[in-house]
Amino acid sequence: MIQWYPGHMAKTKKLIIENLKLVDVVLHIIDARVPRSSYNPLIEKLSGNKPQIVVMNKADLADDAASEIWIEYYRGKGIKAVKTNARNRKGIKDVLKAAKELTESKREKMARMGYVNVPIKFMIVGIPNVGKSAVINAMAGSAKAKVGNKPGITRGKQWIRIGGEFEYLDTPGILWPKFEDEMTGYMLAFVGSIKDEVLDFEEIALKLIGILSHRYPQALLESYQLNCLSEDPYANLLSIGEKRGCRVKGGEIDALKAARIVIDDFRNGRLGNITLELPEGVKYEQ
Ligand SMILES: Nc1nc2c(ncn2[C@@H]2O[C@H](COP(=O)(O)OP(=O)(O)OP(=O)(O)O)[C@@H](O)[C@H]2O)c(=O)[nH]1
Ligand SMILES: [Mg+2]
Repeated sequence: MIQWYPGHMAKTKKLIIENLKLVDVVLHIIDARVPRSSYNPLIEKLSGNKPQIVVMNKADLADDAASEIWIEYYRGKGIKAVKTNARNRKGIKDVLKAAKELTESKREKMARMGYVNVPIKFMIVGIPNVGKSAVINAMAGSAKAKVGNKPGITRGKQWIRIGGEFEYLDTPGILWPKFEDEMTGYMLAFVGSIKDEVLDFEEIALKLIGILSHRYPQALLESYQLNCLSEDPYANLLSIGEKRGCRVKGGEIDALKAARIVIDDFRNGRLGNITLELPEGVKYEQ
């Protein structure tokens, strides 16, 4: 079972609480491939009554039908959710539009008091590696926030002010101290929100293969040109290793190398558009 207690978590929590009063809208960035597991309930709690937008980022890697189901799910809860691709800025306009709507009455009130053209201030929060800094850069139209393909890139808070209608507060990723269930840990490992150093890649890949062979069997069959899938994830991992020529000295299949390939392929979208979680009660169509 994966458990990770990042040292900076308490610090980030404090940072969020202290800066909440300075911002107008909280952007809760989640990973569209794992909308349940990447939604940190602590953030919702910390954000209190501040207007919130759920930004389903990396939507380019997710299953679009599933993203729409999640947007509907949030709508039902009275929460605005928007899907984005921070890399090509798709969906970013919708976030800005939603933010303007959510802050309209406040801005009208300010205008009546003589405060006009006051920027809308965003606080960008979320678990590690979901693309918080990338979303800021996409919104701001310039690469002001540091981005990287592993968790823990943003260390402290950083205000991004480039003039104009909006200002952004970037924050480090925040995980919760104890995952609700074992699966949450796995899901976050699949998408790279947990430091690779603490992961057992073979275990993670076997879990992912197990899930994919039921929900997206074609993704595995086609990506690795397999004839069929076994009920045993380890047998599938070995088949993948064989196809990819992963061998240790002596000719045996290198399961660890194959495991890294599978995880890497999933993370980079090479297995296709995949969403691993649907709202409770909604079933995957086969
Ligand atoms: N495919 C795809 N990749 C993205 C998207 N947004 C961000 N990325 C990539 O995801 C990785 C993480 O992005 P960051 O912006 O550093 O993520 P972060 O949430 O700020 O991460 P921390 O600061 O470490 O918590 C980078 O490699 C980005 O290029 C997206 O919409 N689609
Ligand atoms: Mg960051």
